[in-house]
Amino acid sequence: MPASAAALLAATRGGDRAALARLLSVVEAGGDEARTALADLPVTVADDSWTVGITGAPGAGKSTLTNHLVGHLRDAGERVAVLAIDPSSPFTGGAILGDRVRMQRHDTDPDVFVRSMATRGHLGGLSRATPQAVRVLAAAGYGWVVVETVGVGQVEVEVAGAADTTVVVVNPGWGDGVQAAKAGLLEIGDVFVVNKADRDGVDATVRDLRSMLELAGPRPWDPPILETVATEDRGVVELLDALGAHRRHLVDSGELERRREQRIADELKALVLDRLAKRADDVCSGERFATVVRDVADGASDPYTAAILLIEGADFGGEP
Ligand SMILES: Nc1nc2c(ncn2[C@@H]2O[C@H](COP(=O)(O)OP(=O)(O)OP(=O)(O)O)[C@@H](O)[C@H]2O)c(=O)[nH]1
Ligand SMILES: [Mg+2]
Repeated sequence: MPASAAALLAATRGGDRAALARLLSVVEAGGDEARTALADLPVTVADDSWTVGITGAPGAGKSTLTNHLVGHLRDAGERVAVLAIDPSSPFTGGAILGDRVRMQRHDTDPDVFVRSMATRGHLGGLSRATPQAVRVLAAAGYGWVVVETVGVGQVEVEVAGAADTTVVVVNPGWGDGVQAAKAGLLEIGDVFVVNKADRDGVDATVRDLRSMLELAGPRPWDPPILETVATEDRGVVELLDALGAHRRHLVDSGELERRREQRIADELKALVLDRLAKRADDVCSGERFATVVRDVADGASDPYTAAILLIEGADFGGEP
């Protein structure tokens, strides 16, 4: 019999890593158990934990960067959680064994918590579960939560963009900046990193990025473009500085509160949509629905009128 959600949450706050892992599984699975678990977890825009989204094309060096970033944050005495979102992520022990080994530097560190979140074929679930998982990690006392996603699809980009600071990683080479733009990454980037700066074409890529960012016109925050060689830990301290500068900007301008409120609004909307969709499934099944379908098929009613009839006859309020 699994421990209750409330007990897990309490144990998690007490520093029990196994409880934290189980609570995250509950959150990942969603449903009523997740709802109960998170009911005790207040959402506040003033939460002083910082979420960094790291996104970019497959193989851009996100995990390598994350690994070194974690190292520098630990040197500064910070507790760090990493959420790797991608079934092929090295954190799952899958694709790239080398990276798994590199992360082992932090494996025995009680102040580093690494967790992969599987998409399990439903990305919609992921965009619901990720902010909740981040909230759980913040409640567990991790001052920094790094979320690594592969920036390929709309949902992954959304997940990455739901961070306090979003880092977009590209590589040198013709067109990499353009690819990032096409994937919708320019809009969400607060900090840009040209990683693998030990390769040719860095200047051109920086130039590309800069000119594309300038098209957006002047903004309150001008996203910096940094160069890193993640494998050699080059430029990672500068990345950490840029994260700090962006954080100060958001706090000082009041933008942080606005952003976090927007995130809560998005999350709420997604939850409402989920529940309404479930109700719609109920309405569009059973005897009554079959009768209405027959009416439309016989020409006794039209689809629009029938739809309204079904909705008006349904109870969309209250508990399921
Ligand atoms: N030359 C060079 N190679 C790098 C650099 N950073 C990372 N790599 C290598 O690039 C490969 C991919 O790095 P990862 O950190 O796994 O990239 P990723 O973006 O996390 O990859 P996915 O999670 O699979 O999307 C690895 O073989 C790294 O060693 C760099 O700055 N220079
Ligand atoms: Mg990775």
